[in-house]
Amino acid sequence: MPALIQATQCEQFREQGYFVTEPMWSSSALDRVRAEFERLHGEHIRRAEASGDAIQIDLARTRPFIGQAHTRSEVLKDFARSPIYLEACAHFVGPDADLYYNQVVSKPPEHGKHFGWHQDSGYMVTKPLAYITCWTAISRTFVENGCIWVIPGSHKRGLLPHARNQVDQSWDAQNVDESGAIPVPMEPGQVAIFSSLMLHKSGANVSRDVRHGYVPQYHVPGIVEQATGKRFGDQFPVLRGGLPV
Ligand SMILES: O=C(O)CCC(=O)C(=O)O
Repeated sequence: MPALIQATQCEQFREQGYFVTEPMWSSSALDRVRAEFERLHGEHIRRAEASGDAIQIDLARTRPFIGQAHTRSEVLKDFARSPIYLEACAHFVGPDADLYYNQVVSKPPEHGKHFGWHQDSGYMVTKPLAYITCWTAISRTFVENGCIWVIPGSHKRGLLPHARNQVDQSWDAQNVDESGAIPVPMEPGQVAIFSSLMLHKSGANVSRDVRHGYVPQYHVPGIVEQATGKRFGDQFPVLRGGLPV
């Protein structure tokens, strides 16, 4: 099979911390994933309403991020093992890789909330530290519907301190120098592959279009939380000895 990731993209990953692939799936495969997102979003809203927690209900309506999607959907469990993700693992994680975490990240039209600057490694400091995030456009994403933004090269700044943003319920990097920040608009099926040390954010959705993303992250097997030494993450094997599991 021809390589999906080129040498120039590996170089961009090393130097700038990210690159964006060509569209990787057929429109029928993406339709299937979108239909699954709608089903999961309905469940997510019902769970939030049943909890009676006002913050969870607001987030379910304005920034529905649904974690550990592979445990809720056979479609996404399969999707998380797509060839582009496994090839990214082989390049940037190693011959053995696990799904670390995966989320459905949607922003409803007109009132999808923004999400502040952060490094994914800032949420939970793991040992080893760095892993990869594969931010996948399931719908078209653009500035007005809340596409992601990155600061190229920021993965070389090391891990920045992060603090809870009580207004947005996010975990934001502190004292971010935003110079050089760029939006990363994508067509459906494109993937932004970046280091967990890369500073990124996403804007509000002020458009009439929903923004759908799927975000699997991959790490080496057996990773632990740095502070406690306890195993952490989904630890769901996807690659062993360079071969799909
Ligand atoms: O998709 C988004 O809006 C941002 C998601 C994100 O960066 C994250 O969950 O770490």
